[in-house]
Formats: sequence, structure tokens, C-alpha cells
Amino acid sequence: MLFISLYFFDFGVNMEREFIMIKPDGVQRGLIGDVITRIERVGLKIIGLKMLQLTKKMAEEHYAIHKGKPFYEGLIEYITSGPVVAMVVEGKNAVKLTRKIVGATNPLDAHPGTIRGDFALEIGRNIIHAGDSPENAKIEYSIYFEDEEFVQYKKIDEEWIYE
Ligand code: D4T
Repeated sequence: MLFISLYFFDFGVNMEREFIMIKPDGVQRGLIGDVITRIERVGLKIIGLKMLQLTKKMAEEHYAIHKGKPFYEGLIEYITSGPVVAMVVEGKNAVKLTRKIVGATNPLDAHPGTIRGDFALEIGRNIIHAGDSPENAKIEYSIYFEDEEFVQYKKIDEEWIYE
């Protein structure tokens, strides 16, 4: 009994939800599968997934923090220029782990082996977005998902992923 409660206690620590978006260049370049594979194989659980075309309103809400910056208008145009794939994943330290897989914002600084390091060349065409904190991830995924859309399930490999 003690073992069971400890197990569940430990499993609950640092469990996070992360918001990920494959941007229009990632979709157009046929990288949806590649990106999802990298997220899945580290052990993160996808609980929400959809393809959509961002409206200008959604894009402006998502990138409100960058309003007024020199790259803002170009960013809004780019992110609304074609369909994106929006995803919410769950896992222990999901945000830190995802940001590591994604790599630095500027692909020039992103290490080989990261998504941006392997597939991108310019900051304004950097393939993917990932929330930078659990709080911001929630603010972002709430733009695109209703809470009822998330699927709660247990993956059979969890006991081999979590110690
Ligand atoms: P996103 O939001 O796309 O995951 O990127 P990051 O979280 O890694 O980085 P960010 O918020 O600083 O930038 C948002 C978005 O703006 C583009 N950008 C950024 C750009 O085109 N020129 C720039 O100088 C900066 C700083 C790229 C990502």
C-alpha cells in the first residue's frame, strides 16, 4: 500500500502539460511525422492533437507579448499563412523536455539533434513553437483547445518510462 501511494506521489511530481505547434513551414515541408515522432519517442503522451488554420485574432492573442516588435507583423503573417498542427502533451517535466527537443529559437544557435537544429535555418521559419513555462503553455493551448477535448488515458509503457 505504501509502495502504491509513493508510486503515485512520485508520478505526480512535475507532471506538466506542454503546448506545441508545428508552424506552417513545418506542415508545408512534410515534417509533421518527424516532429511528432521525436515528441512521442521521448515518452511524452499526446492528449490533444488537431490541424487548423490560425485566424489573425488567434495569432494576435498567441503572440500578444511580441506586439510592437520589429518582427511582429511578419510573425503574424507567417503563422497565419497556412495550416498548423496544434498539440498538447503531458509528462514529467514536459516543458523543459520539449524545449530541449525543439532547440534554440534561432536555428543558428540550435544544436544538431534538435528539431530546429536539424530542420531550420532562419529564426522566422523555425518550424515549431513550444510553450516556455507550464503557465504560458496553458494560456496558449486555451486559445486552441477546450478542456473537454483532452483525452485522459494511461499508456501501457508508462511503467517503463517512469521510475
Ligand atoms: P516560439 O514562440 O515560436 O516557440 O519561439 P520561442 O518561444 O522559442 O521564441 P520567442 O517567443 O522569443 O519568439 C517568438 C517567435 O518570433 C519569431 N522571432 C523571434 C523572429 O522572427 N525574430 C526575432 O528576432 C525573434 C526574437 C520566432 C519565434
